[in-house]
Amino acid sequence: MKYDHKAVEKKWQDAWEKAGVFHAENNSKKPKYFALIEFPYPSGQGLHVGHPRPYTALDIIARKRRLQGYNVLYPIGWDAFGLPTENYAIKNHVHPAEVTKKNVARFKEQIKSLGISFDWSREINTTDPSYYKWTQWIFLQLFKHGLAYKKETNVNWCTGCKCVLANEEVVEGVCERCGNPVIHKVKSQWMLKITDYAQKLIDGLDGVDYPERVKAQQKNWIGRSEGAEVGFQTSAGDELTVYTTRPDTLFGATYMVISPEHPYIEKWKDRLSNIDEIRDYQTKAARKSEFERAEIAKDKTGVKLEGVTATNPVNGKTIPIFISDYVLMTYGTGAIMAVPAHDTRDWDFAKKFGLPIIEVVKGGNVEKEAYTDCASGTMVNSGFLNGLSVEEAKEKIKSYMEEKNFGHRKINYKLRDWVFARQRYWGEPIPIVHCDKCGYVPLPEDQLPLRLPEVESYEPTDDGESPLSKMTDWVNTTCPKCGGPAKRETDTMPQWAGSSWYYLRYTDPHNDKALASKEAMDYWLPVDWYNGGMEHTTLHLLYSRFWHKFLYDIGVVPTSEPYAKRTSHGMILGENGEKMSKSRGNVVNPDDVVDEYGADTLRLYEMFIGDFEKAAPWSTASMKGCRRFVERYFALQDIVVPGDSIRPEMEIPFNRTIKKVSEDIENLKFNTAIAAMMSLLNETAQSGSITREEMRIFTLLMNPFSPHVTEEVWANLHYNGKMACQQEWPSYDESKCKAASVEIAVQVNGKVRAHLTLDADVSKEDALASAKANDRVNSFLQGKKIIKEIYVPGKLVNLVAKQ
Ligand code: ANZ
Ligand code: ZN
Repeated sequence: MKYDHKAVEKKWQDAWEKAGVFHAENNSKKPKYFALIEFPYPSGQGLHVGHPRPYTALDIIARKRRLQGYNVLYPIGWDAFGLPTENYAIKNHVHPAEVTKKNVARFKEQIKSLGISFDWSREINTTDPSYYKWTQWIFLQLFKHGLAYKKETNVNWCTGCKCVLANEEVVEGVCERCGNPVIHKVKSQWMLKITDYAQKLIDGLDGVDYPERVKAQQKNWIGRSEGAEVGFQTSAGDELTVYTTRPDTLFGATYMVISPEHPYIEKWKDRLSNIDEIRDYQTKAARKSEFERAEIAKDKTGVKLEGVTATNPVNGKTIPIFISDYVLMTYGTGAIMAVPAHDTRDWDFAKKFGLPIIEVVKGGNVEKEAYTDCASGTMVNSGFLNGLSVEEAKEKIKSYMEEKNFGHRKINYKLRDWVFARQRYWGEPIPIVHCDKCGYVPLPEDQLPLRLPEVESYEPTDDGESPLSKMTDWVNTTCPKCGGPAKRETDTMPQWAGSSWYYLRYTDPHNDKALASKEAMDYWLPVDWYNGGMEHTTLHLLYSRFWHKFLYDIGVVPTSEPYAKRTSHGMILGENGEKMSKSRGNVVNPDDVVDEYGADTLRLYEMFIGDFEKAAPWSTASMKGCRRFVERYFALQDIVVPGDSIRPEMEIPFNRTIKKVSEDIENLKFNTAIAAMMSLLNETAQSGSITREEMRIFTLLMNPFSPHVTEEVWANLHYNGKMACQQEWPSYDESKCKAASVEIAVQVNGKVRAHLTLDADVSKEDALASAKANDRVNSFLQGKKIIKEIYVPGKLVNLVAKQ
């Protein structure tokens, strides 16, 4: 029987759809399971072979859970606002909504051809007004709670995209998306106060099952540090406050540095005899990116303030104040006390400007380099701190400054507030109007959604305003509060808005009274398993946790965290081991693979390709091997014999495989699960027949991986009236999972000294360990050193030992 994947796959996709077998029920007595993948951005390129990897992985989980008796929600939708679509629309003079519609249709057809068990009745689209109504609603709640505010800020301005970028989108000084340089610009922008949630975002990580590397990256990004704010008196009369994590080094502070943007410069301008030189330096600093400025290795520059000095509060010494671009206005207080003996950047600066370096922690050679270690070393040259360890000194000085009222303990976070605006068209309009009398006024909720108006052109303007700003009819409105003339906000929300809460909408996607009903969210939340890219760790994953925590605090959602478990997949690379790209000519098109080999093969292969969490190169040969496996499985039908049990000689292989596949799926070890099924197939085929019961089990094990061919076999063999996807996941008998045992000879220097009975599949390490633990073997090893260990699987251990 030749296997015709085209007919079979189409047949079962239609059958599933007709029977609605993948529809999740909002009212069900079954336990629930919510599996989630990151919904795609429907780009013009169509589906990439990278997409099916996570989709198939969670499809295997979803399908297995259904077989295990769960009511499963496995949804999909479209994260469709954003720049690529808008840029395409500009270039080709079509409306971005049209582009989106076309791209979604194509993506949908491609994804449907893979046989993923998505509940298509819950499909959502972030650009749909009935969806973004609720994105806007959440924004209004943030505004009402003081977490959305407008601020003049120095923003990252991408010279290519002509729009503002979040810090997360700037990589090494260039735009993550287009690679053009990013400069600083002052703009009045909507911001979200994610910083209010810094501690909650750290604490929440304790209660969720995320990979350690994801937790570490989020914590790093939030960047909590414990230190102190210390006030230094200045000759100008103003107290200059610094933030330091090393208050223990206060006696070693020999000068101060303020950021070029520090407000005291304006305040002190009349006292500063070298104000022109200072202004010059400010202008130069403004041209540099934050990344350039913070670089450790870069040559230190700066200007001394002539006319104002400071006093070190612990020893009364007069010390100079500099401006330098290595101090950033956006962190701490924008001013530091410089301790050249123990901070590398201060050390470089002091050497260049000939400033004194006073050692206050003994342990290094501060003439040669800064001694930055704080785990060891003893305080010196520090008055009442002398002789203490760094940790002890930190505590003591903090208490001292609080007592003497010149400083206090302080916790800082690196996390910055989230710039929540883009000067572009294709995004959610921000539902705020500005009235000269009333300020920023939220639109009444009954006026949502605030729809995107039709515009003539989507080109961003060169002055950095959104194309919406040219729509005077739309912009000019009346103030909801006083009825006077007012103007609408013309910036739109950033790409990350719609994806910050989309999983909530899946629980109740057609609700027009709320973002989702309380009952639906009570039942479905949290998401049980969320798989997505590592690149979203400090963007989408953090943003959505923030929104969720806010919604929890205002009583909208029932859980404090959105996702109980998070995993990440590796990338699929080209056959040459490089990233797939048009320019490298190594792109594999999933449509071609589905067409020629079938979706079941593509699915199996993408799960077999390697460790799910690591990148893996495509291999056509290995993909063809998966196709042969599908064919060989299909051919097993020809050797099915009656029998409603597993044959005695097949009990161990079957029970072991059920156990292995069951466990491997849970641990993302899809590749070894498939390998186990392949070897079970070999063993069965070698025996020349397979009983109906054995075939039933094999089919169910393989069903989540290759759902079409297994449905076909299930139907051909008339097991019962239902489909394979409606059965029960096979169970195993632990007592029948034991491997057969083998006798292994143990040699010392080539002579057999013992025989051991071990599991047939014993590992090399275990076999060697058992051999060395044997008393008789041990007696021949007395006083000798093992120089070589050989293991011939299932047969022999040879230990070569020398005096
Ligand atoms: C004195 C000192 C002595 C420092 C020493 C370090 C070592 P984290 O851990 O990242 O929070 N700093 C503070 N504000 C800054 C700013 N706006 N721009 C540049 N540097 C700034 O780092 C805190 C340390 O970074 C602070 O502690 C301060 O230097 C510097 F042996 O103060 B420290
Ligand atoms: Zn008003």
